[in-house]
Amino acid sequence: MTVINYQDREITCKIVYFGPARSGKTTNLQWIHEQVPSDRRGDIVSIATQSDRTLFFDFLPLDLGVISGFTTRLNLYTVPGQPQYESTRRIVLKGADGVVFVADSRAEMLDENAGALADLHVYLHSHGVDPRTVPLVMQYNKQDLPSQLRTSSDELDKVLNYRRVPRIAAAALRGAGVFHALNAVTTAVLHQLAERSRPAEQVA
Ligand SMILES: Nc1nc2c(ncn2[C@@H]2O[C@H](COP(=O)(O)OP(=O)(O)O)[C@@H](O)[C@H]2O)c(=O)[nH]1
Ligand SMILES: [Mg+2]
Repeated sequence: MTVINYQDREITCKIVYFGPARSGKTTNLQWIHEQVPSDRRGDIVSIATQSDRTLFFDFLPLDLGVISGFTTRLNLYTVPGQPQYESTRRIVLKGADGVVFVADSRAEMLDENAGALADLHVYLHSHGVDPRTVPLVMQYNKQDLPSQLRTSSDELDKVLNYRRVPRIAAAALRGAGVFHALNAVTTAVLHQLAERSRPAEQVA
């Protein structure tokens, strides 16, 4: 949920990196963390379970500076893709303003990608969010792999991108497509926010 503080003129948006286990979600946040100057970001906070070191989710706050007179912040989250963390995935998605779906382009992961996308729809729905209109971009990660080992962006589009949202071929390990995906989802989120904001609401 976007938090708008009119008194202090601050906007905070939540963006969630969603996708199957090991598709490269954490790698996206690590790249962003490395590239963004330290005065524009916090540290990556990674939440581990008590009993083992498996990560629950990662969190990275970013400061975009002033946009239309508002100090604008993005809170980036990743979900754990492993099947046993279904409840965590669901909780992390709550209040998401936008989603980067990180698909794993490895050929054998096609079913997992489709399954994760179906889960995304179910979870969004359970939070009262329409999966057909939520700001979304598709990032087809690991496109650096040899062509015989991966599914092409066009093929992934056919299986995953029925909404025809922006799609980004990526190799997050070396940063390719990382900021493109972040920019695309941020643009979609701010666009939706501008459309929903009414002067009457702003008075309160
Ligand atoms: N070849 C390749 N490997 C990647 C890419 N992005 C991530 N990986 C690797 O995929 C594995 C899982 O990445 P991680 O970010 O932990 O996945 P997560 O479970 O989605 O957070 C790691 O070994 C990464 O180094 C990529 O673009 N290309
Ligand atoms: Mg991860």
